[in-house]
Amino acid sequence: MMIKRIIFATGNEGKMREVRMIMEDLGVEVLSLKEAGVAVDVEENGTTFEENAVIKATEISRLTGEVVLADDSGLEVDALNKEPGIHSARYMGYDTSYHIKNQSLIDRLEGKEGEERSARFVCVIAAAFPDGRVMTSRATMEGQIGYEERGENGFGYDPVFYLPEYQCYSGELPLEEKNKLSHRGKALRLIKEELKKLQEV
Ligand code: ITT
Repeated sequence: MMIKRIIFATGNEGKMREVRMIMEDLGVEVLSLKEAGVAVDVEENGTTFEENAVIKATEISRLTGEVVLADDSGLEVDALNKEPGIHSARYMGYDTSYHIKNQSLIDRLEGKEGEERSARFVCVIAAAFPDGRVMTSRATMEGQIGYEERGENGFGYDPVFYLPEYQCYSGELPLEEKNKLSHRGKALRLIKEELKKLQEV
C-alpha cells in the first residue's frame, strides 16, 4: 500500500508541532485538519482515550476517504482519582487559561508531597484507513504535579508537570527532548513503525 498523505485530525497547534517533528522521517505528507480544509468538530463522547481517538480518526477518514491519525490524550493525577483524564481539555472550561488550570492542580494538591503528587500524561493514537481498518497505540509519561509552573515550552499542562528523573519540568524541555520522552512521542513512533510496514507491502 502506498500512503502518500495522512491527515492528523487535531485542532491543537501544540500537538501538531510535536507530531510534525516525529513524522518527519516517514516521507509522507502530514496535513492538519486546517491544511486539509476539513472544518468539522467531532464530538468526543467516548469514555476512554481509546474510544475518543478512534471516534476522531474514523469520523474524519469516513468524511475524507484519507488515512487519518488522531490523538486523544490527557493528564491523570493519582491523588485526584486520575482527573482530569479524558476531560483534560475541558477541565474548568475549554477557554480557561492553562495558567489557571495549572494553578488549580497545584492548589488541589496542597499538603501532598513526593509520590503523593504522582501523575502521568497518557496518549492514545488511532489510525483509520479508508477500507475501515483501525489501529491504536498507547503510551504514558510518568511524573509529578510540581509546586509551581516552570518553562515556556510545550503547551497545556507542561509547565506544571515535573519529571523527577530529569529534575525539570516538561515545560522546560525543548521540542526534540520532549518528543523523546513523551507519551505522544512514544505512542506515535509505535504507529509510525506500523505505517512503515504497510508502506513496504
Ligand atoms: P484535538 O481533540 O483537536 O486533538 P484537544 O486539545 O481537544 O485537541 P484532547 O481532547 O486529546 O485534545 O485533549 C488533550 C488535552 O490534554 C490537551 O488539551 C491538554 O490539556 C492535555 N495534554 C495532552 N497532552 C499534553 C502534553 O503533551 N502537554 C501538555 N498538556 C497535554
